Amino acid sequence: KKRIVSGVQPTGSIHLGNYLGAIKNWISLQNSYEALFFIVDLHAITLPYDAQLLSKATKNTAAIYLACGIDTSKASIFVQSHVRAHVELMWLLSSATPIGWLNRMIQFKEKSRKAGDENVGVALLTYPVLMASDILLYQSDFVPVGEDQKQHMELTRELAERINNLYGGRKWKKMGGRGGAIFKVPEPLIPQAGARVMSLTDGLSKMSKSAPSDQSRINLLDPKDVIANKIKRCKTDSFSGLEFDNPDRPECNNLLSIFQLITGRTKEEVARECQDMNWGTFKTLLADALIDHLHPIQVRYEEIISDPAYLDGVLLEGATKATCIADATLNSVYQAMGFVQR
Ligand code: AQP
Repeated sequence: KKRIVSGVQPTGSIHLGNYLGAIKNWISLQNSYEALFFIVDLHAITLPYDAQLLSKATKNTAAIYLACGIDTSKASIFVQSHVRAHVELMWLLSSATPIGWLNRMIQFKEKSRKAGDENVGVALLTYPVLMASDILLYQSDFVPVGEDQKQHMELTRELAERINNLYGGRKWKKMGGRGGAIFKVPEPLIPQAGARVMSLTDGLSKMSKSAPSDQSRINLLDPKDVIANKIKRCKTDSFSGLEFDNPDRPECNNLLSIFQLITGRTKEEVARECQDMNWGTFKTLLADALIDHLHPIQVRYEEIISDPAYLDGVLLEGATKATCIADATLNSVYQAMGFVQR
């Protein structure tokens, strides 16, 4: 079986963008791939954060994975920091990462601009190297992510190729290794629909955990009345009828796309059904569809979060399996890079 890995940061609440861009797709992919899904807590400290909340947020995120339908008989769920090899491999990879590659990252530029100089730690710059480590450690074939991760994925691929060229192949064989490629070069799996869910208050910005206004996103755990209220107040336009793909109507396209994904209908069906609708009618439909879709997830979440022993067991089992794969890769990288074997 081919392997996939992916993760979400335990910062803020998981929202519809994380769900439609990533987690929802994991549920179907776990049937066809060997899957590892982790909570990327080490990434969550790249901007100032509250240490008292990190562990709770990490467990809540794990519970959301389970509540959304990750099945532990098919996939492993673990916490990134529980597998020490992530940080170790990152150091090795960082020795071969040109600083220029990192300076070019759009997410670094945007986040550092927003955070201000005092809050920009080295880890914000080196974040993509840790992400490369997360992926390459598991010799992953594919990485299901939203479109915002495209550039980081490209860097991961370039880094894998660079390390393979620098230390792999015959050179490695001469040193007593197995030779060949050290890392598999992974590919992103970006969904056709849902790859970029936009903010409810601005159809040109992506829905994001760090946006200051909670009105801009639907969190997976938002209560019914909050969802209804956010949809009621979300930004629309004054055109008549509703349509996809009109560049002058980014909010309309976004809300129809959300409706399409959440109801599991085709784009054509939604376009036909909604073409003559007014905003009032559509907003009620959309809010009801979201509430219906999220309700069972919220019920399962409450069950899981109130059984900490079960959750700890899932995370321990996941970390044990992940450590086995990760350590094997890490050992071969140490060997190929010329370190003394233990
Ligand atoms: N708006 C989005 N549409 C589609 N996919 C999205 N993802 C995030 N936002 C959207 C995807 O969710 C996965 C996990 O994201 P993350 O938590 O690791 O990183 P993030 O991009 O930092 O998430 P946020 O919500 O956007 O947080 P901030 O505000 O910190 O930037 C990834 O697969 C991502 O593509």
